Amino acid sequence: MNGVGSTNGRARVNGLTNGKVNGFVNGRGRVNGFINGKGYVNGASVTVVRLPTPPRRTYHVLLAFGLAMLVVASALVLWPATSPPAEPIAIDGLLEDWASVPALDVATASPDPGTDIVRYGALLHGDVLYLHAATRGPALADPSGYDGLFFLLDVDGDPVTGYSFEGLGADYVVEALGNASTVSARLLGFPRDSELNWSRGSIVSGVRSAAGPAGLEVRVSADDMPSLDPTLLRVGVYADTFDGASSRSLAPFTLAGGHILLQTRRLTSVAGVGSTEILEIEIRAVGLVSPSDVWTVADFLVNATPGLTYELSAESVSLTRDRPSDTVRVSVQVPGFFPGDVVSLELLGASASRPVTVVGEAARAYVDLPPTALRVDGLFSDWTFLRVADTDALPVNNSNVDILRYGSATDGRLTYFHVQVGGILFGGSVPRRVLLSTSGGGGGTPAPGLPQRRTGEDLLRVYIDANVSQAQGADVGGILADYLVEVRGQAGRVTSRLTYEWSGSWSRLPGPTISLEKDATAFEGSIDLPGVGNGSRVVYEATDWSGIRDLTVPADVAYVDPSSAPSSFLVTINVPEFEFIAAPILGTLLLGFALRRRRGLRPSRPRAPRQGS
Ligand SMILES: [Ca+2]
Ligand SMILES: [Ca+2]
Ligand SMILES: [Ca+2]
Ligand SMILES: [Ca+2]
Repeated sequence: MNGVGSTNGRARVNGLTNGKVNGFVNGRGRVNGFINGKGYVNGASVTVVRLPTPPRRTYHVLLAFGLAMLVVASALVLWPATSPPAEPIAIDGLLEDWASVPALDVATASPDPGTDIVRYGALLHGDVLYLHAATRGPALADPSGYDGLFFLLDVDGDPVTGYSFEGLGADYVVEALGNASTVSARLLGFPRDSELNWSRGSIVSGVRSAAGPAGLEVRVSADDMPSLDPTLLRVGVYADTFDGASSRSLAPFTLAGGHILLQTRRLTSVAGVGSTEILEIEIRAVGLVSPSDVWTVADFLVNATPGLTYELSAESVSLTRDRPSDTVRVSVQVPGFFPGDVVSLELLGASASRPVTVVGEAARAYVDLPPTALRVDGLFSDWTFLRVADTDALPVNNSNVDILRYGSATDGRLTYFHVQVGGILFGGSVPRRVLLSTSGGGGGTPAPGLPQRRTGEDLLRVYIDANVSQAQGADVGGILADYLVEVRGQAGRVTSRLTYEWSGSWSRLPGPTISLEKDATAFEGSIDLPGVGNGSRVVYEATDWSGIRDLTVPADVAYVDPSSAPSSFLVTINVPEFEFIAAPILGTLLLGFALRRRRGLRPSRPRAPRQGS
């Protein structure tokens, strides 16, 4: 692995170059930053002895060489006691040295191999924090532009402080940018109240980094992050091609020496008579190394529709190195509910001796059978005959804003809308974009001293032309829109919903309430807008912060019989909008540990069906 002192290009970098190296190193890894000089002594002795030199000078050369060897030998005798311990990770773009470090492997997929995160982890050694992200292909190796990889460091474990992304409050971010010939990285610091505003970040220091055929690794000095608490540190990763493709971690990495992942999967969309299995929980231990270790996962905490009776197939599971995963199924019974009602059940966490993260969706199902009318309930079978497939004249590079299906309808009272995208609905991005200088600044450079607010939310806009015979309205996508419903979100969570009315320009319409329900890829909503009815038309627009967008062709608003959609059907379901990562991560972690602590004090619970609360 080390190649130190040999004649390949990497040894040259390791041994002789005690300086900044940018660019390709032996075609395997790209390195920047200071490289220590471990290999220096090895090569020198061999080369000098072989030099064909005139006899008179040989003596002097040998004398000089002997003296040099003496110096080197004394140095070798004297230095080991005082030199710092060897670094556990070489920042060389090769990730083999990470093999023994626990790593997480839950990230969203990117169509671009170099930004498709497959594994990530961190190691604290003394006052140095090492970070790595393994990718499916060569990292930061864009042949024609730049790619970016971001380590989001929530150093106080508080999601409220720092830059807000994917449930983390990143107080620091390591930003690595690169392409086929260069890589550079730096540490950015974010004030406590940054929220979604990326522009609040400021440069703290340069960071040593190296990208290679299978990922990126960086080395950050803990001294640069005074608020770092290793017991609270949570690390997220985000990779972006800067032209639409991206990937993000779904569980924060911690230094706890292991992780418990709870990955949930919906099993059905209809809960019938008797007992119905509704949710599957795959429980995985990451980082179990000792064959004698047993990690017990218990006290599964569930948030269910009030009145719903549920039961788990096991109250606890024990994971070992030889059996690092297990599956628990949750079944429900629905006495007391009416056909067509919706019940939901969400896993919030569990107690364990390692940090617990829930990844996946909540279960949601109709009782007995789907309703015949449109309902804003987060289930979309009611749209089966009311939605159309989208066609794109040009491909939409960011799947999170690539509309796949859409529809709209009215029952004469409410206007209903529905959109499904190809990726994560309201996934959002780190709002950073670097393009080659010839093609301009991409995300724009803020004026000096005046950082503009830059957030990475995704937007979904519904333009509604209430009366197609009237020649007024905003000219959008082939209609003259009278209304605009705008929904924003990030990390799968809706952050704002607003309605506008057109009268020469868009002005806020404070009145109508927007009902909204969503899952990971789709949402539906309803709103009371005067004048919308049979003959109205709708255009949908999805955009990310950088302007990548999908605009649909106009669709007629379908008229549905109001008698099949009584207003009492519009139930509010007590499920948070944030479903892609089913629970706020910090809450889950704290809950896990809190439950763990209390377990000894409680009598064990009988294994019986429980009521949701
Ligand atoms: Ca390495
Ligand atoms: Ca924080
Ligand atoms: Ca529905
Ligand atoms: Ca599309």
